[in-house]
Amino acid sequence: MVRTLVTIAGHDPSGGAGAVMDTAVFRGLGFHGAAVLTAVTAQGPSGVRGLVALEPDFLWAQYRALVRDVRPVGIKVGMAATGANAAVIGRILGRHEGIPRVIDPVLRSSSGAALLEPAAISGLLDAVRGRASVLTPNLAEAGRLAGMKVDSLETMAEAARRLFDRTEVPCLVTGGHLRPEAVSLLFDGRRTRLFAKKKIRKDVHGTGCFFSAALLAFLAQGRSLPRACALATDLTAAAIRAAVGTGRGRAVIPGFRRPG
Ligand code: PXL
Repeated sequence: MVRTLVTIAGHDPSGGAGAVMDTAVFRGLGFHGAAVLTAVTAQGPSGVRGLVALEPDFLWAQYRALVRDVRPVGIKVGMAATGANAAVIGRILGRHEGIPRVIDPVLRSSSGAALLEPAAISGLLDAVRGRASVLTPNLAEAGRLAGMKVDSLETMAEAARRLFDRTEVPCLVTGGHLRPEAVSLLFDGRRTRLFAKKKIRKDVHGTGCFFSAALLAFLAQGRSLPRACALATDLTAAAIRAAVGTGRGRAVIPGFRRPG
């Protein structure tokens, strides 16, 4: 039997981010990929043009229908879209203690569209409190969630500490956009660790989705959180290097071979 990882995420029809990307990563890393949708966006690689959130009852119905038959070995949360969906997500996470659960707190698309209702930010933090393995905000998301400007290693450390205090969940602030070096920072409630990689100057869609999906797969393989963060950081760097255009707009991450 193949083991299943589930993403709870939005649909990006361009395939560069969201549920399509997450399930491709799960499959590439040796799992089956399942997806419970929170919302459907209208977008191509150059940006988001529309969004319809699914009803929270239907989010729950998708989840219930899946877990009647399948026992997931890991869950990733991406775009929640609404506060009502965030509350359902909290309920789902609470039913899966003991498996890795990665929360990518998606707030905006890189083209600037709101992917979570602004009023729902605090509800999302409440929903994941004590119910996840790691949060993976980027610099902008860490700043919004922690209520501060995040643009340096010091401010990343402070934001990660604040988010840990608020959620009791380890926090990895991804630093792909940090200058001059791309460094991510993990605070697990005790220790702070850094994950550095060479800065790659390339505008690629879906790197946050790719990273958090890979992180979940490595955790579900039984790796420690720091080891999984290191592996996911390296794999994401390789994926960004390999990114290609599909038409107009930003590059996307193509299929990849399972490392090792
Ligand atoms: O990369 C963030 C993201 C996540 N999920 C969906 C998206 C995007 C960005 O556009 O569309 C569905």
